[in-house]
Amino acid sequence: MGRTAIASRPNELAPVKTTCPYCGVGCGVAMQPKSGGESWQALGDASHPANFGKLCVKGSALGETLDLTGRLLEPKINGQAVSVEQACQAVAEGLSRVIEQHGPDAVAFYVSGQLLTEDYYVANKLIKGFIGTANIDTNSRLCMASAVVGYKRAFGADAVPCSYEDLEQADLLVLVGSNAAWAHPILYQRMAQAKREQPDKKVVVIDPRRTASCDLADLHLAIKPGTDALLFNGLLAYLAKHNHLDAEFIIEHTEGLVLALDQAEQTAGHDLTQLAQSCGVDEADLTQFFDWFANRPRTVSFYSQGVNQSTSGVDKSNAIINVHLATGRIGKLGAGPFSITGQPNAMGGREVGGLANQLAAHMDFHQPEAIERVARFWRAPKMAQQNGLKAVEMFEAVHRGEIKAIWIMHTNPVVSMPDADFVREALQACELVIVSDNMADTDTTRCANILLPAASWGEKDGTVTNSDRHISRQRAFCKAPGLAQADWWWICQVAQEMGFAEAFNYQTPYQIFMEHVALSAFENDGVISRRDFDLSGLFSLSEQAYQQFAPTPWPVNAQHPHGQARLFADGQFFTANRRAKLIPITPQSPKEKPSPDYPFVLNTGRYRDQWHSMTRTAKTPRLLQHRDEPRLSLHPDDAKSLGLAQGDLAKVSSRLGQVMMPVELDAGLVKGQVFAPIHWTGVYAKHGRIDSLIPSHTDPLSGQPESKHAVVNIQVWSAAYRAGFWTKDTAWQPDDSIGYWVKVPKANAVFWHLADKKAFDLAHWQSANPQLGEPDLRLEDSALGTARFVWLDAQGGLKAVLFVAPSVDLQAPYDWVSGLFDQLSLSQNERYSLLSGMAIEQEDVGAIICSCFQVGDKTLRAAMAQGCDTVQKLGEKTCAGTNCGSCIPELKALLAL
Ligand SMILES: Nc1nc2c(c(=O)[nH]1)N[C@H]1C(S)=C(S)[C@@H](COP(=O)(O)OP(=O)(O)OC[C@H]3O[C@@H](n4cnc5c(=O)[nH]c(N)nc54)[C@H](O)[C@@H]3O)O[C@H]1N2
Ligand SMILES: Nc1nc2c(c(=O)[nH]1)N[C@H]1C(S)=C(S)[C@@H](COP(=O)(O)OP(=O)(O)OC[C@H]3O[C@@H](n4cnc5c(=O)[nH]c(N)nc54)[C@H](O)[C@@H]3O)O[C@H]1N2
Ligand code: SF4
Ligand SMILES: [Mo]
Repeated sequence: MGRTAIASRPNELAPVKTTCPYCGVGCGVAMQPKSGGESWQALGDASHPANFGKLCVKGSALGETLDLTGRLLEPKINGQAVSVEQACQAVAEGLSRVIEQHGPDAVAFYVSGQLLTEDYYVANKLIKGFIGTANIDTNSRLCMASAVVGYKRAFGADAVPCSYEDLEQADLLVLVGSNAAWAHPILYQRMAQAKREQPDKKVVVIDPRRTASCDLADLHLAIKPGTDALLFNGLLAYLAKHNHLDAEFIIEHTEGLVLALDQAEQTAGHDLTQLAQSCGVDEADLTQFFDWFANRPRTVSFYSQGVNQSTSGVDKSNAIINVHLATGRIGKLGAGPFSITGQPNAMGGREVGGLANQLAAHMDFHQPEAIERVARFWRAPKMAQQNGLKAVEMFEAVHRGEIKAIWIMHTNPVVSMPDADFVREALQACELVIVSDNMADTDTTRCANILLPAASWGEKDGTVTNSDRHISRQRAFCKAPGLAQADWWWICQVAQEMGFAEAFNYQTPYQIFMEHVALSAFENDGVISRRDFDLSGLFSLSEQAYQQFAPTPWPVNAQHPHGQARLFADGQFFTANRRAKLIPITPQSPKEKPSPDYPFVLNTGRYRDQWHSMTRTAKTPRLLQHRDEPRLSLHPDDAKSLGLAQGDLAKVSSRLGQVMMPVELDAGLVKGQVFAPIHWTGVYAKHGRIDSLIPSHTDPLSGQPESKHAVVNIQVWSAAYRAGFWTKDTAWQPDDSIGYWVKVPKANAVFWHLADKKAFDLAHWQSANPQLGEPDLRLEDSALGTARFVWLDAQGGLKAVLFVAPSVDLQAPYDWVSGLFDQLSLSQNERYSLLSGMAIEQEDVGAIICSCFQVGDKTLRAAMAQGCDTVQKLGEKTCAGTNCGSCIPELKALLAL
């Protein structure tokens, strides 16, 4: 394991305040140095208004992700290490050559909502102002593009109206397509706390699956996938019929009600029996939801990927916004349509204009005066004049050979884009693929011609904006290792090489931030053309004040010098006539329909303890204990009819690709629907990239793909054996003949789940792994089909362990074996325990539920048997759930069994 170097600071023992690099909640983190700066512990920053000192399980584990294992430490060209100068020159020459030969539109940047605002700003400036194309898009296209268009249609600007405080102040919280318990845990805990304090609050979860978030719900509407717009149209019609509209607000501050209502009535009608049936929910539940909505003016609708990732995601978000406008529930304490962003700086990307259909600083290409204004501000020699290609279109153009050079920064599209195999093919055929990443080996870096080593979280400095518009500082507390540099630095070096030295001569992120501030304020004073994104109040921010900048929600201007938490209190929107627009919505079904060949609907999403393509979270063994393999969640009746039991391997195919996963029975799914996680990659699993199954159908307005809805068939993949292999050799890879594998990094070893259709054959294994030699200990039972092999090193410590069995418990009950890799030499008893496959000295705690305190289900069940019948008692007895609280829904589920 590599060590991290401490950055020089005046007081080395003081914690460094920064922002969590994971989700859009944007929690403040205080990194506390330990052992004189050898290591760091992440603590919640009590002064941050997002989390007030709390962190979820991922945030609390940040200190364990700082090692240098797997980092990309030097630039590479075609696999060969080169100097920084050579790399910058190669990128600049490559881009310039393509521009000269094929024009600027043959170049593209594919960037990320995890870049810092300063990185994002210079990337956008370089391509739109200096290369002369708007072919810059971001993984935020896969994430919140629909929410952006929804807000713009309704408010005339991409302006998130709410503040987190509204979640606590609401009398009714409607979670639509959000599994906040796992994806936005600290907000979920704030909602849970508020409900404990005011039990009369109601929470409704609208999600086809019963998720951990349903733990908080008074009502769960397991709607048919894709019927959200119909449901909200029905709600609008119901509210009108029962006189719950806010006539004054509608007349004073909106337009479009008549058409929107008419369309709602025509599509959803007033027949609740019929509507309930169309949405696949119980009529009494539907009526209950409508009734609560009608009578609880403080309503927040909290929506996320179940709404956005759809071919009609924009319409779904407007269907939600419509009911808020029609009831005047916006701009008021505890009320509003609140799109929750996923990535730590998805919002910052929207601010700088990092999407292909944005210009910069909340200006767009459809305003010629805005293009001219930005060109003047940047002194841009070659200003892009129109929208560029959105993510899916961009990779199609790469595949067709029209885009000849692509620079990918801070995202892993070979894993996360729909039709991911097509994306890989496109990159493999592309003339020039430049990838900036901090990790050496990802599915996307494998396709790169030029690799640029990026500084990582903890090493870079800048700002991010969270879901409620708070701009917070990310601060460096470690030095970047090797030749790694911040993303903004690489972009500016390349820009300078390309001949744009003057415009990219920044020395610090502060200088970039101040230019971003200036652009937001530039000619932003007209009554008609006033732009919502306005940081003019920061115009004279000193460098020292930037260093100490405390979280502040934009806009920051003369009127709101300390930022504005809630927008639209005055009922004035950013449209030409200052009125918000209700949009008539015609509900659409998802593009793919189940058929006899592909009878199941595949839904995809997140696990509690993993982040995206796992490049950071897989560095923390305890985060891999909650789920160490991707699983196909399946209704027990479906599993039965397919002949699959818990833990069996299933092959899941769409017309585009295949994955293999063990089955997890989940009665919280509706029959015919299955769910799989997005996290596993080609680095961690042989066939685990779920996006290789997802077609690239997109929303016509936002270009966002329908990542939550594919149709698949499922078959038993009958393994002749299942095996667990532990090895100290971190470079070990299974040979190609092994049909199934998943890699699980552990503290002192790597564990592999292995399986194959051919029976296990030791001779074959040995010929594929000659370096291991003869096992030092072995026990085989041919009748049971089990075998255990142990390889020892010269000191009698473990080199490798292989357990073979006809089937392996899904919950990896053998984690005690991983612990034995800590030992320099094994005792006699430990050798026996390995051969018997039974832990003698370490307790088998079962599947880990509480990652913070490593409490497994066996320990919890034992505590329950001794009378612990509440979460609190379980916590007192076992500590489970008493740190970050992320596992409380699972503790409750266990108690309810
Ligand atoms: N642990 C963890 N947290 C994360 C992330 C992570 O990787 N790991 N990623 C972050 C990012 S970038 C994002 S964007 C957010 C995403 O946060 P969420 O959107 O909350 O998470 P998802 O699991 O993608 O999807 C949410 C839910 O949408 C439901 N859904 C599917 N189809 C429909 C439908 O037709 N209608 C409705 N109403 N619901 C539907 C799914 O069943 C799922 O439970 O999470 C952020 N937080
Ligand atoms: N089927 C399906 N697909 C989905 C989704 C879904 O719900 N279902 N969700 C979509 C959503 S909402 C999102 S946001 C995407 C996320 O998908 P991605 O953005 O592709 O996933 P990440 O793993 O976050 O990729 C970030 C990459 O940046 C690298 N990195 C980390 N720090 C730095 C840095 O400082 N600089 C640079 N240059 N690189 C760095 C990491 O090592 C990693 O390789 O997935 C999308 N795909
Ligand atoms: S809730 Fe999100 S931002 Fe907060 S600690 Fe957890 S992952 Fe980080
Ligand atoms: Mo996202």
